[in-house]
Amino acid sequence: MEQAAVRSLTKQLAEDLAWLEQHACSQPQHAAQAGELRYAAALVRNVVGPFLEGQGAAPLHVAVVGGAGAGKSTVANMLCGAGLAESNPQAGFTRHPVAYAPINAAVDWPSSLGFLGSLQRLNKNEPSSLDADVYQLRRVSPEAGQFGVLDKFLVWDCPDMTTWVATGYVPRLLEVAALADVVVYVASDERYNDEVPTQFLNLLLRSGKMVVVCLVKMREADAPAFVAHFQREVLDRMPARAVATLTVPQLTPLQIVDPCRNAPEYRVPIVNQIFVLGEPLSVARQRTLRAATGYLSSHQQHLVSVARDDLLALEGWRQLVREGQLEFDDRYRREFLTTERFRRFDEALVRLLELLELPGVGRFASLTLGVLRMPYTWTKQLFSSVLARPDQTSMPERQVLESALSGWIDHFRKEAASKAATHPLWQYVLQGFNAGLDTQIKERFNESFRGFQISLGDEVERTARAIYEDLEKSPNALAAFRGTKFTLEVVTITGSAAAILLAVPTFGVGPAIAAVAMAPLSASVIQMLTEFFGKQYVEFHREQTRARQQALVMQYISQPLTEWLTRWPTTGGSAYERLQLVLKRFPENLQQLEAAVAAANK
Ligand SMILES: Nc1nc2c(ncn2[C@@H]2O[C@H](COP(=O)(O)OP(=O)(O)OP(=O)(O)O)[C@@H](O)[C@H]2O)c(=O)[nH]1
Ligand SMILES: [Mg+2]
Repeated sequence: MEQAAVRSLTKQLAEDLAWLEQHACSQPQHAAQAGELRYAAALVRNVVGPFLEGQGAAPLHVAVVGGAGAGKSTVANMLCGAGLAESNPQAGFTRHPVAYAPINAAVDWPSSLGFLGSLQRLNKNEPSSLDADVYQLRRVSPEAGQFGVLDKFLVWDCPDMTTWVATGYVPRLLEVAALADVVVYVASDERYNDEVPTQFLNLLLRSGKMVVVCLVKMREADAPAFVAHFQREVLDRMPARAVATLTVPQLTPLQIVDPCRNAPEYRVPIVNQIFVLGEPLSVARQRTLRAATGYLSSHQQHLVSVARDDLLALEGWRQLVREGQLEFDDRYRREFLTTERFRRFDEALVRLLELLELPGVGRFASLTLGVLRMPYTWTKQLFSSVLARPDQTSMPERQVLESALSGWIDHFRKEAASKAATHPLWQYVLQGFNAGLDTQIKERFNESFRGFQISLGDEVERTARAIYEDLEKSPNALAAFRGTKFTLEVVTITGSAAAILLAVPTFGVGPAIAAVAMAPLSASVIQMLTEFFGKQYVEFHREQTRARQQALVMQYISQPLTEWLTRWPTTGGSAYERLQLVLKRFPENLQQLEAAVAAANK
């Protein structure tokens, strides 16, 4: 991978992790997670980035960490071989990381982007109690005694770990802990299992750091028991093993001042252990690198889990939008479509029936039949005027849609208000409404309604017209229908006439009258059947038009609105937009990072 690509990849990963960290900070329950995200970003910036940019393995880094006042600075002094780091009775004295290196050694400092994050290097010695986002490099002169591990390692005396709240000096410690090839975890007899330092130890081990535990300040005789106790109470509950557990019993002031001369029995085992972990140099660094990438990949779900609640809330929002759409569509169907008669279809039926009457000469026959059907026609008119229910007047379409939309919006408001305490997303939605989200929704509705109207246009008119126009346009079918109807009617008329002629001479007037009555009856039955099938046909098209119109409302109005509303929280530069972007590209970028590391190792 090219250097520019490497830089932009590590930069983006670190930025996304930093964004997630900020996001976690805004939720008090995610404080520890915020610290872990900072640590993960620091692994990218301080370990993986420098490696991909060709930084050599030297120097290795050993970080001395632990709870406040545990004895970190004292142990750092032991590693350096002299009383260099200010140890102080005041707990929380060390406030920024201080690195120690031999006086004349050239320190090959990584120049990669984002190395040590926001920590600025001090260009002159300052007390380690200086509380600022800085680090300093102190030189150890030969007069200070033996160099200890300094030949290979930079020794980092770090601030304490007493809280995960990612303000103040904790991020400074996390920066150096991530950088470290070896971590010395100091725990004192007095406070060996405080919650936050123990959680921090867990993170270090989980992320594959080489951790040497250094138990301090116990009575010499109690050392084995303390080690066993610490093992049982703390280390056995960890996700991975520490490299070793060493002890430094309570030191005398003389031993503290000059551990090289006065406490070699405690100092040498620690120094040796660290030396071993630095052998050979390149293997030690590769181990750090592998641990970092391994941790990032295996913990990616865990790292983004600060966004789990947000994703759930976003899904809740989407669900609410979908429910709203269903109700909107349903109201349109209930309040408009089912009551809407589509009068044009009644006219179309009349036209259809007219069309089935014969034109030209056939008119005569049709008129005759019309006369014969009169009793039926009158009876039907009478019944329909008696039985007819007053027309249900349906609300105008737009009015129905607008009130359904208002219902939809009201539902949003109500739900958002009731859920406001459960997740900030709902507050964001409420704020959106205060800032005119409902107006935006209505504007979108108005636009889509116009589109709906244009597309609907004369669709109803056309479908209704098509009912008889289709028949008009296919003369063969029309002729066949007319022919059938006409034939049946002619058969009826002639049949009746024949019946009259035959009945009078044979049976007298009575049956003849019956035969006369038969003619209008049969003509009426044929007419009834024609009307019945015509109606069925028209009704079928009316139903289809309803379904089509419902589909158009969905296509032009409710569906686009649903899509827009679904996306709304994750657009316009909102935090949720960034969240989605981060969640999408984080796994992809991690994969690329692993591939780049694998390629660089070939
Ligand atoms: N007597 C005695 N005092 C010790 C020993 N180890 C540390 N101390 C004292 O305990 C106090 C705290 O030690 P530090 O080494 O400054 O502890 P620290 O972990 O660096 O503390 P902070 O940087 O303030 O978090 C100092 O006054 C040390 O002199 C020890 O073994 N024996
Ligand atoms: Mg200190």
